[in-house]
Amino acid sequence: MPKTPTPADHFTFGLWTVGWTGNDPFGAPTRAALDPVEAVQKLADLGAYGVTFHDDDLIPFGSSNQDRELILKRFRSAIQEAGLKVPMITTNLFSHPVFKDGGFTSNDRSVRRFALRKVLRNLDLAAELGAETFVMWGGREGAEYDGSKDFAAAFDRMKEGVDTAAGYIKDQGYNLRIALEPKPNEPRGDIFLPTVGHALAFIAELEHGDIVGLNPETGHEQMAGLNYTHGLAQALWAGKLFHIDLNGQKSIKYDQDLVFGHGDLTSAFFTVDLLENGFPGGGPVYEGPRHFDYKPSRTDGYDGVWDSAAANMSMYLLLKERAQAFRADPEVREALETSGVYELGQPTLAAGETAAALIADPAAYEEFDAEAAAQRSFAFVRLNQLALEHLLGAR
Ligand SMILES: [Mn+2]
Repeated sequence: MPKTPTPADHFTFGLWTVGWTGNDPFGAPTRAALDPVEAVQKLADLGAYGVTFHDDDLIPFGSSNQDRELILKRFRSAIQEAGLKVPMITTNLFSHPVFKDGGFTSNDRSVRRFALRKVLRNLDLAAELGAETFVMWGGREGAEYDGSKDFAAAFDRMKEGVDTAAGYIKDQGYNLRIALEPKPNEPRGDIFLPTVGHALAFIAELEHGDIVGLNPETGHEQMAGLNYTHGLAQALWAGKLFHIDLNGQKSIKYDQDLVFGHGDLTSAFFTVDLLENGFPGGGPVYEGPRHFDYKPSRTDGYDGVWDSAAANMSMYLLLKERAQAFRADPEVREALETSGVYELGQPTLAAGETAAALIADPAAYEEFDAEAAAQRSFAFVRLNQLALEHLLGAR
């Protein structure tokens, strides 16, 4: 049976997801535009907790201050009436032609100043709406031709942009953190900070890196052939998993933005297992919103838009149920034990033991029987089969 969510499940959606009208590089929109107020009402009816948006999703680019205020007033009353939160907002630095060579890293300095100013204005809006996370996806920050960029200068400008925004957050006393969203390519031929790992390394170079973390997206990691759950795990371990974008992707190809679980279902199971159950031996847990960044298929009308929104939440809850049953199963606990999954939590050195003490321990090396240890079966196949049987509801 499908699962019906409640706001306590903390599911959130971008206005640009259900509001995507189906235009792609090869075809015109297949659906009429959606009024953001209708999106808010519909998402609340379906059991969502909140909505998120890019500035331009709500307020058309170039709107006058007066129009902007009117639109925001209407939106504020819509979310209040629907009881939805706005836990995250983000800035569109990719749609308007002015950003064709990027926002923070455009070769044109005047464009960079405009982009940064657009971000600062949006930080004020984020704080005003009570958002706690400000996502930065630099879709146009990149290049098609390697000779077209001074890469060191581009990283300097990216750092300057992010640090200026983070410094502004601190100066204003806003309760906001920045979450960088990696993506390997599309729309640029190659995008800067293409993976979780690149973004973590970049954050380590920042002046205000303490309030800068990550917003990893399922499809963006999988487009690069990477394991999304591993990416989430490393971000979580580093204390940098500030937000997540859940969707579906089938292997290395264009960014499909399918419904969560409609791509690599086994991977989605382990993603939910990590998010809901944490690491087997404890450690940091993710407590932010379960945010969906997907596109309702352009083959479908608005019936399919709302069915797919509900499907994301139902898939997550079904996987949550299966993942909880997996962890609670005594046979699984025994298999985890046999496979040494808990053993990995034990430090390799004894408390206070030094490298010199390890060298002096003959049991670790001189007397160690590598041939005998090599005979151990980790029985990972059995463990994985148990996981898949739980995933399929066969247990
Ligand atoms: Mn995507």
